[in-house]
Amino acid sequence: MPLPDSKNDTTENKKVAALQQNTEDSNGEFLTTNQGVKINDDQNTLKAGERGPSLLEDFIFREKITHFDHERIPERIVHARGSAAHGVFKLNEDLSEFTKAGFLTDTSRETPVFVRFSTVAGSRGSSDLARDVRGFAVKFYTEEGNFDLVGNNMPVFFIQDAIKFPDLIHAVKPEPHNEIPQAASAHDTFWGYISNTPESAHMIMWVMSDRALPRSYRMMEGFGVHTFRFVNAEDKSCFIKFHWKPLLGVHSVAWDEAQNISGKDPDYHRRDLWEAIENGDFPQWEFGVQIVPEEDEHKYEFDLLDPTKLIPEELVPVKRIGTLTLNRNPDNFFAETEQVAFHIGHVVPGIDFTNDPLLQGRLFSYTDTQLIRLGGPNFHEIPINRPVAPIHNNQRDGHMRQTINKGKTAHSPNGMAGGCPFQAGRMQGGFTSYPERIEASKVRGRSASFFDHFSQAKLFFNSQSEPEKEHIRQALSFELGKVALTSIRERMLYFLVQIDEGLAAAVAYNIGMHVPKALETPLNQTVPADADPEKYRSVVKEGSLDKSIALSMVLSSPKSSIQTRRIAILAADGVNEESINTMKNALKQQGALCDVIAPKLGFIIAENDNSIEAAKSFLTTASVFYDAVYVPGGTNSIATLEAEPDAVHFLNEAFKHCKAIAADTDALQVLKATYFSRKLPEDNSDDTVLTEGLVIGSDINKLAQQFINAIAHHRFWDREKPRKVPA
Ligand code: HDE
Repeated sequence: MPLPDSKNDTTENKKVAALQQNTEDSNGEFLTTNQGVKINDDQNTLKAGERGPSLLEDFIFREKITHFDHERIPERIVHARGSAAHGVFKLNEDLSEFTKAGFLTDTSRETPVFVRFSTVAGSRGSSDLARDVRGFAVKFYTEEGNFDLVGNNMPVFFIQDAIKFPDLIHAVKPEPHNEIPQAASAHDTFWGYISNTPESAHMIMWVMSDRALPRSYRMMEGFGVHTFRFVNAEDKSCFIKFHWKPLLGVHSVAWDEAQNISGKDPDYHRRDLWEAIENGDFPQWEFGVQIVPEEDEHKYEFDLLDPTKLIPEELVPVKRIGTLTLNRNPDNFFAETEQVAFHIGHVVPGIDFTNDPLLQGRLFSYTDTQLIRLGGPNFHEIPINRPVAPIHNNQRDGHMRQTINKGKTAHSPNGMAGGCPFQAGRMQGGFTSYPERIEASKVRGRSASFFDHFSQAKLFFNSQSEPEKEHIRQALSFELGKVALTSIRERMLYFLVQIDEGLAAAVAYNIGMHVPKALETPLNQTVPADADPEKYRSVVKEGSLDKSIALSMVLSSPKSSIQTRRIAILAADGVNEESINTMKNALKQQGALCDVIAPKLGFIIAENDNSIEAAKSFLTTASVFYDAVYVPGGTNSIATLEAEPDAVHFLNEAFKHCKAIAADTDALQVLKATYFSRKLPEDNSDDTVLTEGLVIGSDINKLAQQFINAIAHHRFWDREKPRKVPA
């Protein structure tokens, strides 16, 4: 990355320079103390005699151990487990009709960004593959100051009011008496809370869907969730929902696979993001906005201020306006990924808030939490948090202050400094809040327009493909099956009846219960003391849409690319090298990544006596790390694999997880050793057979093309029925 020079002083370079001011490189240097004193012996403490007691005088030991003792900072109370990357945002379409934000109006700009993905419930060391919402937080270092879009991979949230957030999080976190379970919602306190919180119905559908099990951070959508405002240069405002659309499509893994990955590689998503960027496969998203004119505020069946609702894309299409590219891994996890401090209140002129009560509460929480997490008020000076826009104000001192402010004045107004720094007028880029008119009585309450909790939950469920619906049924059966208290299960079934009777019946059957009658709609929230409960009943409205295709990953995600998909090639001594090479080349041309996997590491000897390197062995990897499997021919290789239980298990598991599988016709006997042999043709005919993503053939070029098409399809979920899979 070039350093700024007079000709090349871009915003990205300024950001890199800001970060590099604090970087350290030990290459060729002596070891020193933090005071810069060279150290002569860093392996032995100072003692009174070689076998004597250690001396308090040892300032080198004390400095080292004291620093170590203080190495940990409090982890984030939510979103503790995260991974991040640097990148750049490029605007393609000038939005000045709607906003005056510089990075959304000047198409010549490239705005540096830092993006942190996270899980929510687990602690810092937990698995990436927990069933959970994913954080999708983007810091734009714009020339007018930092803008943080602190969003999730789901467009709605569990609750409507920020005052409920601590209860929700206490309920989902490990239970307080024994700190079990880690990073999992399948326990009594979570479902006890949810069963009493009907406003969470819509979000529960998302969390029980495959959206909670992303294949990769690079294959997730992102959402700002709340409705925000844009404000243009004429001070005209409109409502906005923010979206990120991944160019690789939106894909998930199977639940069984997720649990398997959690044990075998809890860093799966972290590693995937890191490796993709190291390989130059830079992840990209299109940035989109749904724009609602101010005068349409009350046009919809739902309230735009309600964060448990989305605006269906069929009603307001997503306008795609720019591209985000992640192109650089952090140099140091702690300094950057851990210390980055996002805040929904970091906005720039042209972007403003609405009165969404969840958004309003978040405006308080983020700075407050950084104060304890990062230890004081100067966290904006940590390199990763520094804006590229200059900072001038009268804030001073505090823990770990870095800036050496010059001069005598730290107050405003002042005469001594000629009045500097000056307030910036609106025309000089000063931030002015949108002058929304408010006339109201002070109340603790919620608008009646927030009380329809089930119609969008229904819309979500009805919009899924059949396999996706089945995954939701299974997820709910798993989660509620882990709940010990039957009263909670019962309440949840009653809750599910409001969404879909078939769904409730299937879950009830799986957990050995009866579906309670939906006699009345549930209460909206814990009813305040002295209130009439009838006023707090949910309203079940029927929406104008039966389905929204955009809500289904299977139905809406593009299936044309196999870029960065991981393909396993199973081989042993005697393999046909030509088949491997032709297949590999065809896959690589499409951007896929191939690994040869053999019974042991090192080299295998092909049929033609050439050596082929085995990247992994059956011991060091597993099918869950691959999107598809290929078995090339070669008499000896086939005989070895057929007799190798790990190879057969690899194929069984890949089939169970609905992945594309290809084999040369003469490798058919390996497939015949699997449980899915009944899907194979009787004879070893030469024709390529394509059934449920299973491709077999002797014309390797034709086979490669069929395989590529199958991989692009991602998963063949229909294979799951009938569900009799021994792997
Ligand atoms: Fe957060 N959230 N949140 N949140 N949130 C935090 O801030 C909070 C909510 C989100 O990678 C905390 O620095 C409240 C919705 C992300 O560093 C904390 C409420 C959405 C991240 C906090 C919400 C989010 C956080 C914890 C309800 C999606 C990780 C550590 C009113 C739109 C950012 C921290 C990162 C982190 C509070 C609800 C997204 C405690 C009070 C809704 C992506 O301040």
